[in-house]
Amino acid sequence: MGKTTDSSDAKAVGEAVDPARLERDLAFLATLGARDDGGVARLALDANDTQARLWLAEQAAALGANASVDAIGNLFLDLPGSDPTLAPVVTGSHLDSQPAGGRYDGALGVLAGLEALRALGDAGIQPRRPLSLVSWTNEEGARFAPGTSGSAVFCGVRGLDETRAIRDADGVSLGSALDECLAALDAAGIPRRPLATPMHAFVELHIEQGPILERVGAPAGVVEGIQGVSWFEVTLSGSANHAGTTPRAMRRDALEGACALAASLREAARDEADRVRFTIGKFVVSPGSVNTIPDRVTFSIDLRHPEAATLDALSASFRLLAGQPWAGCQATLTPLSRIEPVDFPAPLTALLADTAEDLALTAPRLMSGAFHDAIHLAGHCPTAMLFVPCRGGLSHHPDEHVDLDEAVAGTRLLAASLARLCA
Ligand code: HGY
Ligand code: MN
Ligand code: MN
Repeated sequence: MGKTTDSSDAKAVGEAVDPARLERDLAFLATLGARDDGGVARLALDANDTQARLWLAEQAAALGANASVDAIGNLFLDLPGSDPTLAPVVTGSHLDSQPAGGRYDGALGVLAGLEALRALGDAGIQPRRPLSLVSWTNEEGARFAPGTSGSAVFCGVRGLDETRAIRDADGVSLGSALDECLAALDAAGIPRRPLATPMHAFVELHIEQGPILERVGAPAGVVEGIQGVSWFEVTLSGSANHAGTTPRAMRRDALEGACALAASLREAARDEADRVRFTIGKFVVSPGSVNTIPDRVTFSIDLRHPEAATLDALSASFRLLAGQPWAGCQATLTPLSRIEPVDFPAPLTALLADTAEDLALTAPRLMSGAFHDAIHLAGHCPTAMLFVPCRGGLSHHPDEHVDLDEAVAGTRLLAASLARLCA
């Protein structure tokens, strides 16, 4: 992983992280899409997401960095290194949130990266390699499914045109929302950049969104990989009719079919080891009238597992189940995305673990149950992640919370690790 700077430089960069600056940025970013319950609703490419990007781009000047944006809206802040011919070290995460999200999911990774860039300057270290911060477009997939659009298109895993064609629940295309966002960035003078630019390494800091680090009392964790994920859309088509006059034998009730199929899919996914993650998060009934028998129900499936073979086997059993009649209705199972599990390279996770030791930080190794943009970057360059604990492991919820001292500890570890990678 390249020449490492002596650990005193890395430590100095870690120490230069400013808790008050990080706290101020977290508080400000949480105002963009603030909910009354303390959470955040900053959906991909909505006005708040665009505001957040414009704010991030404005931070470049003070850093001596250059802001640029690519064709899928990924925003980069590039800090030059003493040897501009070298591929950059990159850190970053996402600014979009869930509809009832927390203020740390994604945002902490972007702001910790921003703080790391500042800390390098404050510590008087000029990195040999360029160092970049990136905010990826539409990681969550809550508005435009599937998620991780920005990093998937950047890495060539998905096409730009197919991604631009995705529509949200109101029929708005990702492409039209993206063009509005890009127009605002163009108007702010942010230049364009190509996709798939070379990277020496990518390190993403993120909240764990699970209970492990809090349980063991560790302020940070070194992530060794991410489990695989498959998203599906299931549609049941029946016949609408009058709720009061239609005898059971004449009904093709799409809701009755959907409930029966959903229960069978959940049963098929049940495993004694409790490693399969099966979630139905969206369930849309139409026409949605109290006194009309539903003729169409669409629901989502989010399926996760660390092993690709298990994802394959469960997907096959889902297809079989969907092929059966359900309350006389026709069911279709449409795959929306499949992302393979990834393991991060040992030399990079070792560097992160060594740096944690240098900073006298306990940082156990763990896998990620949540997906992140790093899952695609792992195919583009050596990639790894750092986690910080979140209270009760709660995430994708307005009460998501990270103690400032743990956010700062993780940021110091990120900054010191990046300093070593840039040396
Ligand atoms: O769903 C996920 O795993 C990520 O938090 N978007
Ligand atoms: Mn996230
Ligand atoms: Mn998330």
